[in-house]
Amino acid sequence: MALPKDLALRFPGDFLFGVATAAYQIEGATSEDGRKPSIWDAFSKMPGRVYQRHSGDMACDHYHLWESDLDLIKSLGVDAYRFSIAWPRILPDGRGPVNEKGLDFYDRLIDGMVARGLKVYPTLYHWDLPLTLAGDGGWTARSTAEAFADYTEIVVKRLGDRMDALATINEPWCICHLSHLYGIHAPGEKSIVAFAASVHTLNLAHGLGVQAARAVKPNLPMGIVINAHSVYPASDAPQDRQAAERAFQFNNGIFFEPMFEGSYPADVLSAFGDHMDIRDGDLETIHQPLDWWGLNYYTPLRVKADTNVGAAYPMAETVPPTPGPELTDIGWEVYEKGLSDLLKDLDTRYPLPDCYITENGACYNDEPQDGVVNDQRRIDYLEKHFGAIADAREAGVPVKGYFLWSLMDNFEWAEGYKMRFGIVHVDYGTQVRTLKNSALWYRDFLEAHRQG
Ligand code: PNW
Repeated sequence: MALPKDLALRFPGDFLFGVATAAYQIEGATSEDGRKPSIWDAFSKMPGRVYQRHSGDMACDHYHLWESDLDLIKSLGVDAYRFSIAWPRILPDGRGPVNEKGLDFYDRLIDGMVARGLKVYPTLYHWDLPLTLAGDGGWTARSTAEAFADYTEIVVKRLGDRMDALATINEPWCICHLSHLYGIHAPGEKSIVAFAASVHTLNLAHGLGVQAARAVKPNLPMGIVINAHSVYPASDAPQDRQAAERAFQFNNGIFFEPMFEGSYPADVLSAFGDHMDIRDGDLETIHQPLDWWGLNYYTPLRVKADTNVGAAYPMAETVPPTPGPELTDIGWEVYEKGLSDLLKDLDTRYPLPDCYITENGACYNDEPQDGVVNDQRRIDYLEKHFGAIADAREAGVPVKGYFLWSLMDNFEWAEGYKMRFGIVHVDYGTQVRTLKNSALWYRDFLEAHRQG
């Protein structure tokens, strides 16, 4: 394995390194200072949705521990922190009266970052949709895209002066596919109609959000975070290769093409167009020039020709990863080449701006023993993926930064607190944070990178 020094030297001096989190996963304090419930507050309290009915009520109590958490981030030696802003803190009903106390929290947090010399990389929407908006149709309703634009304007007016870059939405794929088609994330819909509607609403919300932010602050670098899938056919058979291309379009093209080229893939339109409320001018709105885009990458997608293909379910059949040492504790295959292949593939397919890896990391549930968390498997994962990013860069893909998911163990959505992605261990009983060996490795890597 490469020494941190050799690996660090493959990244230029101005390459940005950071850590990432999201509001609902770490903040807790879900009914404090005027915040009202989001769809995840409601979903996590329903039986059978989240592991052992865990919720974000307490999470990492970051709402109260934010100052020491910022010190912790600073101590790692990173340049930047990616976090998300909770819509239900700012607009408890999604629209209407602004809750100043919600804005005050992020005002303090951002000032704390600036004071510590940390660059500020917020995301406006990381899945905590105000519950009131869900009552009006949530992401299946066009009005939610309009509400998102108003929310964006309010946030940028108050906080935009200290942001280094702003992302509109985190992972439209998860919001559309996991929340509206497969039903495993809030609000738990399982419907082609809801799915198709949500795709267009999400794309539109992104475009309207970019316009709203730029109307307030024209030079704020605007982007979006997409968990694009690195798709491979299960075999070389033509029907599997066809299925892989189809899966590429239904999982990636469905967002990339409207955002970066101003159109929907033809297959997507013929499968779902009837359920998408596409109006004149929408594609121009979605197709805003962006300053950057973010890629979240964890694992590849392997597909074979779907034997029950039908217009009703044109997503291709996935091949489950084979158990073995190359699976993380959440069951996701470790395949770093998926990251370099994907970066190169997307770069040739679409006219993309600079890229930041906005999430990458691994779930390993190692616990402290005598104060030490020996998560060597996470260090191996990170080394492999850093190498893959360097490979893509050396092949000419403009990757400018990397945010590790995650700063600390947190509420892992449907998996509750069972699955741990942090480089810092959290004891949820005491809220004690313990740096895992991977955090120490990252610190050493960053030190080597700084010395150049
Ligand atoms: C991302 N999948 O979610 C999110 O942005 C994070 O909030 C999350 O904690 C992290 O990745 C780890 O899961 C995903 O099932 C959740 O393919 C599920 C999937 C992908 C991404």
